[in-house]
Amino acid sequence: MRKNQTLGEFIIEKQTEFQYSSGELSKLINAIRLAAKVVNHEVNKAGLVDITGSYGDTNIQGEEQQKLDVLAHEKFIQTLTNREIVCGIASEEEESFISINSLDNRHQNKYVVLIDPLDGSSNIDVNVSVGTIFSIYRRITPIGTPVTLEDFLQPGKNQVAAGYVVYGTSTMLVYTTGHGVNGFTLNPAIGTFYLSHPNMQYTETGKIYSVNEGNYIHFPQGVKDYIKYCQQEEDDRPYTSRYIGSLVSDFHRNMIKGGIYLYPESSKAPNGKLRLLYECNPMAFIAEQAGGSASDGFRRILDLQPSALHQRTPFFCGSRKMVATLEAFMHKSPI
Ligand code: P6P
Repeated sequence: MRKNQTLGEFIIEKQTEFQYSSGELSKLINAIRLAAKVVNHEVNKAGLVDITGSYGDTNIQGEEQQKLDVLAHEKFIQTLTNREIVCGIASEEEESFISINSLDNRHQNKYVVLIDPLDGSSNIDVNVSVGTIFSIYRRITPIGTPVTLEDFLQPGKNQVAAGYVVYGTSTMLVYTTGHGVNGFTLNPAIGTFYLSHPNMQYTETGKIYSVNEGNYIHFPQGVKDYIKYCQQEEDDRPYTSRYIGSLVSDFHRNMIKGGIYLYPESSKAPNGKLRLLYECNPMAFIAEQAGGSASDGFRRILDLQPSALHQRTPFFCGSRKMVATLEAFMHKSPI
């Protein structure tokens, strides 16, 4: 691994790390790299052409679909489908999963991909950074048969890879295949991602907490107590409050600087807002690979057994000691 290595060179060099891989996982990461460049191009010109307006349609979440949401969804689906690398795709923008029938209908591909094509899209038309989040599993039903819902409802600890693209002041692709976390920055002039952040690691503790404090009165008592703890004048506190409202951006900053991201359940959102499969599992895998942790306040996110594609979960993720302190407050006041 060397600074300024390209993502393509890095994937080839790391090929040997992918256990029993026939190169499919490398091809899959490459396909995501291509789609990320295409979406980046569209996101960067969003203000110039008429694609920032709402698409008028609403997605499975009942959220108004911004045109870029739909475009990003279509680009990733198209790129992943055309290369016969995966046997199925589930997108946060679609109600059900998509079975990719190989041309010869032999269903020989072994990976499924879950994707949030453009997370934080409500920030698009105010020029705040947004992101793509992806998660890759090996299918669990027999190769040679059509993919089933069971292949997608796997606990996050089964992931073989996960990553995100943050379309911010620069565009970065950050991912893990279970051997640490590496960040690549796009040089838009030549359309190449370069290794800019090798072996990304959380600091054991941090001084940033990220939560939408506008929902404070709706939070469980344990979360309220933790927020007050962050604000007390004691030891290394008060901490700094930083909340962009775009998970990928808040997560990325906290992983680099140290911190905790909180999206609790509330009386308004009894299971929280974030989706377990499309947002929490991939970010939890990355966090743990970077020495951090991710919890629903009581349980490790990656251990949760999903029961539905779009289920939501409370989500607390970041520097290990900060998440542990949050969990202590939750155990003291569990409701
Ligand atoms: P709120 C974006 O819609 C998102 O899913 C995350 O990217 C972000 O962290 C969160 O929701 C923001 O939610 O309720 O604070 O606006």
